[in-house]
Formats: sequence, C-alpha cells, structure tokens
Amino acid sequence: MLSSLRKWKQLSRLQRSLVLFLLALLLIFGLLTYPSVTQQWRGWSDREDLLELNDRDVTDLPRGVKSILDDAAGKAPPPAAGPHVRPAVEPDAAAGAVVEPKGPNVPILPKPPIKKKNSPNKRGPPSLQKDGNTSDTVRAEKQVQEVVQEEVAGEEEDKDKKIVSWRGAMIEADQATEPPPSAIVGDAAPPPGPANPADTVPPEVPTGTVDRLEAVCDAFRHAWKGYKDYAWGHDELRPISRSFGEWFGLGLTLIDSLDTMWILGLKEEFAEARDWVEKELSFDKNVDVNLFETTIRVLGGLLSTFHLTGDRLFLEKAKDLGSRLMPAFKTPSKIPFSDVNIGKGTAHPPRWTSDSTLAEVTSIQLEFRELSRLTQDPQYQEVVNEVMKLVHKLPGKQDGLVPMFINTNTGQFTHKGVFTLGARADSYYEYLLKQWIQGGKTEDDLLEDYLQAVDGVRKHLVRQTGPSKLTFVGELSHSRFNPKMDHLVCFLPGTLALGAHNGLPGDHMDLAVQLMETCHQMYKQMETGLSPEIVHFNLQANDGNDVVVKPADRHNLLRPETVESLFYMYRFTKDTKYRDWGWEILQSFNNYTKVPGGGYTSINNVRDPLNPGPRDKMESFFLGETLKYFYLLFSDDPELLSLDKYVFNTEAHVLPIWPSAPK
Ligand code: DMJ
Repeated sequence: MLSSLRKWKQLSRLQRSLVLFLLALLLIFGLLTYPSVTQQWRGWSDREDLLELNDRDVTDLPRGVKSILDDAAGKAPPPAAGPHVRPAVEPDAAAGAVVEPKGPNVPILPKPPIKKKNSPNKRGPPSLQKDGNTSDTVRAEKQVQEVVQEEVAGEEEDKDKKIVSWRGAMIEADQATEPPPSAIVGDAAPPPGPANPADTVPPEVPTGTVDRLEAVCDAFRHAWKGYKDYAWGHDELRPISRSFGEWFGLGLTLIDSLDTMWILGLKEEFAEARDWVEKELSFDKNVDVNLFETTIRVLGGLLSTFHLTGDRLFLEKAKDLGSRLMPAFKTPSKIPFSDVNIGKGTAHPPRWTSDSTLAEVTSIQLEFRELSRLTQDPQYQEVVNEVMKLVHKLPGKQDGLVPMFINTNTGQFTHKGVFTLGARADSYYEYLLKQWIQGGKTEDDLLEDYLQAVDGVRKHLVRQTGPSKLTFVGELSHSRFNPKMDHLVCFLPGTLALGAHNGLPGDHMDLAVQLMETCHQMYKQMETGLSPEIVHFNLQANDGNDVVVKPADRHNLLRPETVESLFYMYRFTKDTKYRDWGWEILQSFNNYTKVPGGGYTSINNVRDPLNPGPRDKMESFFLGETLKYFYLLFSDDPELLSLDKYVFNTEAHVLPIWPSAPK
C-alpha cells in the first residue's frame, strides 16, 4: 500500500491525470454496460446448461426472447375441464384422413386417485439452497434466503410430522406412503391413509398402486405450482430464485405438460393451460428455435394432446407450427439445419459449423409423418422420409452404428469413427424402431437399420464390469473402447423391450433386462439415490466399485430415461421389482430435488446428500416425460395408452400406430 502511494507520488501531474481519467472512463463504461453484461451472463449460464443437457445439441445460444405473459396471479379461474376420457382420436382412424374427434364421452383411462387434501408444502433436504451461480440476481439470492428461512421456520413447526426415512433423509409422514420397514423410528405417526379407501379411490384403480399414483399426482401438482406461480407461459421454471428461464419463448413447460395433465386427470390445471394455448400461444414471432427440440416437445406435445382430447385447437396449432418449421429443410443436401426462425421463415446451422447433429435430424420423423397423415398434406412426411433415405444409404457407419454429425451441405457424416448410444446419437436408434412400428411394421429399411444397429451395439459397445458383471453400453472412438455411459443411454432397455414385444429376437429382451439392472444400479449406488449424468464403468475384476463418477459428471437434470425403460419393462414382464425401483427413484427426487414453495430442481451433485447443490432449473421434460412415465409405471391398466396402439415420441408424447402402411 505504502509503496503504491510512493509510486503514485513519483508520477508527473500529467501521468496522474491520465490514470484518473482512464479510471473514470472505466467506471462510466462499467455502469453503462452493467445490465447487458449481467444479461449475457445469464445467457451463458443458460447455454452451459443447454450444452450439458442437450447433449446432442451444438446449436445456437438460447435466444433472448424476453417477452410474454403476465403472471398467473389474478387470472380468472379456469373453465371446467373435459372429463378424463380415453383418447378422443382413435389410433386406428383411417390413414390419411383428418379425423373428426369423437366426443370425449367414453371413459376408459383410469381416473387418478382423488386427492383428499391439499398437501402442506413439502420440503427438500436442508441443503436445498443454491450455491454460487453467476447468473443469479441479488433479488434471486434474497429470495433464496427467504426460502431457506421459511423452510427452517416450517421445519420447526413440522417436527412432529416427520419420520426418518429412506437413506436417513427426513421426509414428511404424508409423503412416506411406503416407508421401508426399518425406516420408521420411535412413535412417529404412520402415513395417513384415507379413512375409507372405498370413498376416495375410483374402483378401476386397484388398491396397492393407488398410493404411488397419488404420489405422482402430488409431485406433478407441486412442480406445476412452481411453474404457475413463477414462470407461467415461459419456457422453464427456476424454482430456487422463483423466476423463469426462456429458451424459445414458446411456453415449453406448459406445452410439454399438457398430455401428462390429461393422463393424470388434472382437469383444472389442464383447462387453465388449454386456455393459455388458445389465447396466448403464437408462433408468429421473430425467434430462432431448434428444429429438433421444438418438434419433439412442442409439435409432439400438441399432436399428442389432440389425440387424447380430440380438441382441434391443438391440431390447428400443430399445423401452424409444422409449416413454420419447414424452411429448415431447404438445404443443399436436404439434411435440415438445426435452427429455424419461425417468424421470418429462415433457417441456418449453428454459427460455428454447417453440421447438424445426427440424432436431431433423425428424431423428428414420428411427428412430421403424423402431421402429414392428419392434414393429408404430404410435404411434412416427404422431407423427413428423405432424411432417413439419405442416412440409410450413407457410407461411414460401422455395423449399423452411426457417427454423431452430418453435414448440411454435403449430406455426408462428419467426425467419423466415434460411436455412442448417448448424446447426439441416442434417439436415431429409438426412432428407427418406432417409425417402423408407427407405419404398421411395413418399412423394411427401418427394420434393417435397427436390427443391424443392435448387432453393432452388441459387437462394439456392450461390455461387463469387472466386480459385479454389470452389463453396460460404452463408446467407441477410432477403435478405442471407452467404458463411459451417459444416463441418456438408459432409454435403450425400454426400446429393446419394445422391439422384442413386436416380434424382434428374444435376445434383445435379454440385453434389455441386463441393461435395466445397470441403469437401476446407477441410481442405487449413489448417496442420493439419483443417477449422475454420466458414469464410467470399472473393467478391472478385482478392484472395488462397478461405477465411477467423475466430479464434472455428478449432476442430475431430472431426466426420464430410466423411468421410461422401467415403464416398458414392467408393461412387458409384469415383474414388480421394476415398479419398486421406480418408487425408490421418485422418493429420491422428492428428497433431494423438491423445492419448497413449488417446483423441482436439477442438482449438481448426486453423491452429496447433505449438499446436492440445486441448479435452479426445472426442465420441461420432468413434467412431460419423467412424471408421465412414473404414472404409467404405477398404473395397473395395460390399456392406459396401450403399447399396441401408440408409440411414444422421444419426449413421451403419444402418437397412434397407423392401421396401414404410409403411402
Ligand atoms: C428429452 O428432451 C428427450 O427425451 C430427448 O430424447 C433426450 N433428452 C431429453 C431428456 O433427457
């Protein structure tokens, strides 16, 4: 300090004035740019999430659509919802015809368990506070403090209600519908049940699953409450800061959730959301959207909701969106660009490459094909079928395995020699099988590519761990095997089981059973009971753990893939262990990701139950997929979205299986 002062004194007057002038300039510049800098931080932070989350997504920055809707507070009460009914648009309606929806009057979906009371605010673990995220505003931090204070106060009040539960985490008695026998201590009250179950449980939902179905509905209501209170009409809830995040500005969470609400029988919530779609949802806006994400979440969500409800509002919106996505396909190779401006009708690749991600261009087919069938306008199916034809003939595959990128100018694979079933390639494999099923099992190229790929997976990517012989799917990089598996790969047991159910080789089912066990272990072996985003498996026979998690891979984004596969495995085997595994996962989500006041959050560290490190983001797929698959897993009704009548798109939206081959 003294020496600085001395140096300062040694400067000439001119030098001192110059330094002071520069400092003043810096200060003014700092003040002027402060808002835009913080906004940019926000953007970067969103983008980091996006890259991590969307995996396969090298697309553009989330666009700053800072628009839209006012807060839900003060909105008029919702109109009464339609009855909870079977899909209004029959899956076997004639191919190519626009189906006149049947009246929603033939109950077949089971009613959800009736909620007896409003649950008090549920609490996450004590450490469910946000730690250092540069994108947070001071206001947000204050709110976090308030949340924590509320929580502490609430904890005092609620002490009596608590029981010690699973893995030592404290949960509320009414949350613990099925505590493990060893978990209840002292004189804690048993979980309250309905005084007379017959009064509250619809007869078609057999006892035994009711508690679990109700727990899913509770979780959905809690997530929805956060979204409604703090993010209504926006893309994603930031539950800790009680704010929202915008990606495309299309109400992603709301649209992703529509069919889930319908299936869960949440009529009021559905009606209110429908009202928003009718009055507020507009695609006529100058915004760049990602073709894949918008197709699977928004187009898929609208088509699915149309099928379930028969409400043409959703079909009209789907048509409008579908036509606005079409410019993406105007490329030299007919491989679509990743980004489309749905207002301007222009499209482009990400800024730094002319490549598209393989999974993205090959996982939009179910939706576009269905849109053509419903509208009798072939343009949608033509563009996506063309992509499949090109990829089918393309050199650069290895025994059916495909590279992760494809160039929009040349139509050739790029970054060859790297093969994964995880990020950027995953749903290519899923959609081969599901398109084949959607089209009535008539499109042989799809089947051929799928069967070849499963053989390729077996040959190059499947291995077993040294210690417990867990079967897993690793990655291949220029002939070098890497024992790394993304959680995303956990879609595979479900897809393999679906193939076997549709007559494909029985050994696909054997592999499904083994991989399902591994995905289960990816949850079970973590201290929070939640899987990390990526695991590495141990190939050494004599050495410790099967699963190794690197510090950078310890986050959990509320992803659905394991629950999705558990649903398929239960449907096809009726082995109740799959339900029990799912039940444990739901409790872990409740214990470590549930945010007081509403919403669930992604977390940073599944290995630290005392400080899981909430990330302040609830992905739309938590409501669109994860909770829907939980509900279907726990439902006893195989006719609830029968897998012989519907295919689920990669965002868990239901589309009918066609009665005859596509033209
Ligand atoms: C979802 O958007 C879809 O399931 C997609 O196929 C993969 N990523 C997320 C969920 O993890």
